[in-house]
Amino acid sequence: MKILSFLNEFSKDQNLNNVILKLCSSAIKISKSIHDDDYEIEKTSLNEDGDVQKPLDIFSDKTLLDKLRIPEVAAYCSEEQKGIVNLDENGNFIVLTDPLDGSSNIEANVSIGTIFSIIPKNGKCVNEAIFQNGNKQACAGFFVFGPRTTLFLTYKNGTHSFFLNNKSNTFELLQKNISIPEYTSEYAINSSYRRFWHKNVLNYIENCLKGKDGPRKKDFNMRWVGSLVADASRIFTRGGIFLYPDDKRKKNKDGRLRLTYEANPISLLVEQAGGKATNGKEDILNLTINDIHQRTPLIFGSKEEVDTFLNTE
Ligand code: FDP
Repeated sequence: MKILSFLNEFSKDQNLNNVILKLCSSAIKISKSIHDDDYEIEKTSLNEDGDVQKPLDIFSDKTLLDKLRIPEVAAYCSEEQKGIVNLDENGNFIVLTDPLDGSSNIEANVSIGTIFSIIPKNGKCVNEAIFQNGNKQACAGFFVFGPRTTLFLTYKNGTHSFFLNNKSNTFELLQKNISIPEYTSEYAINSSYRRFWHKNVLNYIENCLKGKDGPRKKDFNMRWVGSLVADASRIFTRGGIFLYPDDKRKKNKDGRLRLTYEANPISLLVEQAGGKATNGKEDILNLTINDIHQRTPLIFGSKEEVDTFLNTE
């Protein structure tokens, strides 16, 4: 089933559907550029927050912003932009995006992606609408530019996946109502930061590593791609837990990933697929946004495993 038919049949808001379709056409353009690019690594710069910015980061950001200049979109916020970009004041939607997540992996030919979150204004001004919590999102999703280009999408009616049919140049339904398995024995964490971990993270991972002979009474496997969209894609496909906690490093005291562009959209998709997402204390979707570039610890995945993490001291 083509995404247009899917949206027409299952999603009621035509204006929201138009925004989703513009995101899809942006993703098709970005996907093709990733294939054709010569990866000019020497041309990197730094974005407003000191993160490395590659030419493809800038290209993806520009593509999205250009395509989203439609009457439905009131404002655009991006990891690559300093502030809120106001668009059509009569539009009802604000799009927040990480235009090219995982871009440090480009040259290694590892899956990367575009993450987005759509917030409705619903009569509020742009700032009031943005500075609420993630439960206010109307829609969220991410594209993965990997062996094939896929889309994970929710408009709060389940999480669904699509793939790009390169012959017809359209997204087609892959799986309706994805369900993240409740139990797992696979975890994902960058363990090179072990010496900076807080006690609960250290104990949780130690317990996993003890396997069958330890308190968890089962053996665990580990996977860490280091590209959030790829790690998330795996968890939507076969379950697992992803951990990017805060740690003892000063720069990581509030975590590393972005609440608006990464944690909120992923968490909405996860909850809609029956999983759980937390910052270690509260559900991600209950956190109030105070700054568009705000960072947060992020732990998400199979519900029972996230609960086990939360119960580890
Ligand atoms: P990247 O910097 O390559 O864009 O969002 C940031 C991110 O990648 C995530 O995709 C990924 O999960 C994380 O950083 C990896 O961080 P570490 O290098 O600290 O493991």
